[in-house]
Amino acid sequence: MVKLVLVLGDQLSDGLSALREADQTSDIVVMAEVASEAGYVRHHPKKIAFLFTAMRKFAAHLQQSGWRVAYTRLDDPENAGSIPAELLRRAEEFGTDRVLATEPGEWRLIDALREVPLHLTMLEDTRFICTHAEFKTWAEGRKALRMEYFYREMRRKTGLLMDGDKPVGGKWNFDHDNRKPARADLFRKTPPKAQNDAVLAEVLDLVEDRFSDNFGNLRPFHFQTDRAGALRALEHFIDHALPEFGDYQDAMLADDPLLNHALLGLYINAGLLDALEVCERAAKAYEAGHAPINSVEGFIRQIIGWREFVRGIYFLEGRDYAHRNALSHQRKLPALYWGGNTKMNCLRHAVGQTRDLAYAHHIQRLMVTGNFALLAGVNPTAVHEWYLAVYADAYEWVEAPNTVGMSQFADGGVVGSKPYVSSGAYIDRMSDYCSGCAYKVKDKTGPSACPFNLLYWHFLIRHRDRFAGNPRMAQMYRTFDRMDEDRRKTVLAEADAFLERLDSGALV
Ligand code: FAD
Ligand code: DLZ
Ligand code: SF4
Repeated sequence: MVKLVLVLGDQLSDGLSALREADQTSDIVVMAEVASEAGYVRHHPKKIAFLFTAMRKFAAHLQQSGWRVAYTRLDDPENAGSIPAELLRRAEEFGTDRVLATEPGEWRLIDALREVPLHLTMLEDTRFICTHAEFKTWAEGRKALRMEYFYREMRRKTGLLMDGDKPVGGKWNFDHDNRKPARADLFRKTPPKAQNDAVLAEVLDLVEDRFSDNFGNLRPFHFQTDRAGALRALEHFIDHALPEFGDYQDAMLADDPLLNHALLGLYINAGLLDALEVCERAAKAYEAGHAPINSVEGFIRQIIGWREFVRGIYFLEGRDYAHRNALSHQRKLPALYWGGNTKMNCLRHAVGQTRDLAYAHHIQRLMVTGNFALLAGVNPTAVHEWYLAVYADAYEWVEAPNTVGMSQFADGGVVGSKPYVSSGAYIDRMSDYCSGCAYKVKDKTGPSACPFNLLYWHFLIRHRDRFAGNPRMAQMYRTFDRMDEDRRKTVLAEADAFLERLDSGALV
């Protein structure tokens, strides 16, 4: 019997397990732009345009390679509105009840597919290096799951940067050499910009028409939208940004949204690039003497370490993970996250850049927008939905552990051993934001005090019971306790007043 082969918007890979398992001579690929996927959060218009264009081009590529493809556009009159409904419609059209699918990256969709009254075979997503079973075995019996140890297993498994059973360069991790602040560099080359073509132009008009109320600027649109373009972006990164990737990994500059970051996450996550091929290309650059070990190791660690680790956590922890709230934070997400005015220069830049590009790099996500939400006690589900919506690389399997776990500590310490919180001093050290800010980063109290300075202590004191015993945080509690009593009271009272102003919608 003919089978339907489901290919989702983030499964645009020739090597997808469902395509490999299918019979090209008889089976029919089903792809669909549907309201339910475009609407489970209000995705950034650039993210929708990127995916729909890449989906249309991938469908054309499959057809050229000999596949029969049943493709539904968002504005097709028969569009059934969701992936399960589209499968049912196509099953009736082609007289079959067999479906081959590769496991989606979200519990919501996995469960929805399992409920479709058709014979569904759901295959493992083999585009990842670590299987669910391997991760479970690795995690079993460990008191705490730490990325560093998992990463070493992935190095051994892939053989990347290995010299027999020893790490190349004698160390597994070269982070000690990284984390330098960056100086503005007018000569840093930006990634190649996509040419507008007929497919992209049509999708841009559709997205403009249907999603213009969503947060984010659609135009100008520069992302690549097919594999050839994504490969060009990879080569650009290897040539121009990888050599200093390690050095400037944690740096932030107001006028340089990308620095030495790859801007490859959206292509890898959608399937246009394979994670292992990207790492092998970086390792080759090291072997050719083009990039130093601290950069190449740091880059590879992000992919075979962090990326695989967070996916393992998402599937190991189960369906409720994205909605955990270990610190019982309940504050509403402040309007400034949706572009509302703010005097905090770091947040204005990180959010403004997110609105323009559907992109912010890791330290902006973690230490600016994430740090502020955590210090202010924003409800982590609201924070999670924001990150899932606004970034072009966001899918729940990778976004939720990064947001709920790493950034908001809402999983109670599954992903990280301590919360990522900092006062303004960290942002000042790693960026040029503070010099252009209405607040003064050196002021700890008073009308110009940097809000991060006030909220930092407020957070620590709010959660003293939970964190005072953490050896990595004890020093901060000692510092607070050494302050004179008046100063302690002033800091906490000013933080309370700031939070009241934030809640009332006043300009902060
Ligand atoms: P680079 O900084 O150049 O890193 C290279 C690659 O390493 C990335 O493309 C990505 O594939 C991988 N990588 C790096 N860090 C991580 C990480 N922590 N987890 C998984 N992969 C990583 N990443 C996503 O892919 N999707 C998300 O929805 C997402 N949400 C995040 C939310 C928060 C609160 C935080 C703190 C981080 C989030 N990240 C997410 C991780 C990271 O910020 C992005 O992968 C990275 O910024 C993508 O940009 P880049 O391609 O320029 O990456
Ligand atoms: C993110 C997204 C969007 C915006 N639209 C579609 C779509 O119309 N059709 C589709 O197949 N996939 C889409 N996606 C990606 C899915 O949301 C993604 O496959 C799941 O979240 C699982 O990762
Ligand atoms: Fe951000 Fe504070 Fe620096 Fe202003 S002073 S940019 S609020 S860290």
